[in-house]
Amino acid sequence: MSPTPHLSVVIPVYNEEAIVEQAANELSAGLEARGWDYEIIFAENGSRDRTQAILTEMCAKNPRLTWFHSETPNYGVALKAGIERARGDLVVCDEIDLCDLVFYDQAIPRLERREADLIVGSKAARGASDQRPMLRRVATRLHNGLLRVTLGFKGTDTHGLKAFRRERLLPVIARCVVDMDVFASEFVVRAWRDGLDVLEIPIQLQEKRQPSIHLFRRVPNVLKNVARLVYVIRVRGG
Ligand SMILES: Nc1nc2c(ncn2[C@@H]2O[C@H](COP(=O)(O)OP(=O)(O)O)[C@@H](O)[C@H]2O)c(=O)[nH]1
Ligand SMILES: [Mg+2]
Repeated sequence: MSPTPHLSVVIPVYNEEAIVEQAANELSAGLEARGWDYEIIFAENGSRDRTQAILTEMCAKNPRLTWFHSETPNYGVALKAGIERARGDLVVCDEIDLCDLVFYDQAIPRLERREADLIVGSKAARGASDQRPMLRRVATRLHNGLLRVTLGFKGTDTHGLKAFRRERLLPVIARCVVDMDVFASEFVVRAWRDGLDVLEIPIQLQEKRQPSIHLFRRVPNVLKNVARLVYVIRVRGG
């Protein structure tokens, strides 16, 4: 592997002992098969199961894989720190229950041709299919509707798969203020608002398992962080 790989994949992980190894093996086999120079960075925090032991073993075996840890479970903190560690010209933010190589095949060549700065894999755009339970599909629509009304968001999705040119997005990410789930939304919303070239491509979403955190338990934090974002962006003009 060269000191600066072409592609960095960042994957937040939390209590994923059941799927992390197989998902990572399939993903690295797929990236190898494409002949890409890549690294995969696992951003783990707060796991209470065997995830850390599995990551330690996996990363010892494969120099393209690295992981880091912090104590408190926090998706946004993990993703942001993972992006800051990424060294590739191109970065993909993935999730361990997705690892959808179709998205890579569509997004990477477009970034290489500089057709976009940020490509969002949307589960709500025309042509997408979303196999998740109805309640979660509705939650996605409500969340994105909220972002459109409050923050002038122009797209259809902010969570899940994203690919971008690192140098173009780093300044946007440096200005992000919220964590947890809403960090992913903030970063996409800011990219749109800053006038970067954002492209959405529809994805066929099929999760390898149900989400680990119950939907309703996430709602108070999402609302609090969206309110904070509205204050920072709309009131303070940040
Ligand atoms: N580091 C970290 N990763 C998390 C946390 N919560 C979820 N993840 C990871 O984020 C990805 C998506 O999580 P998931 O439970 O499928 O939620 P979904 O985005 O609603 O589908 C997976 O790779 C999870 O392991 C967390 O608190 N910390
Ligand atoms: Mg999921």
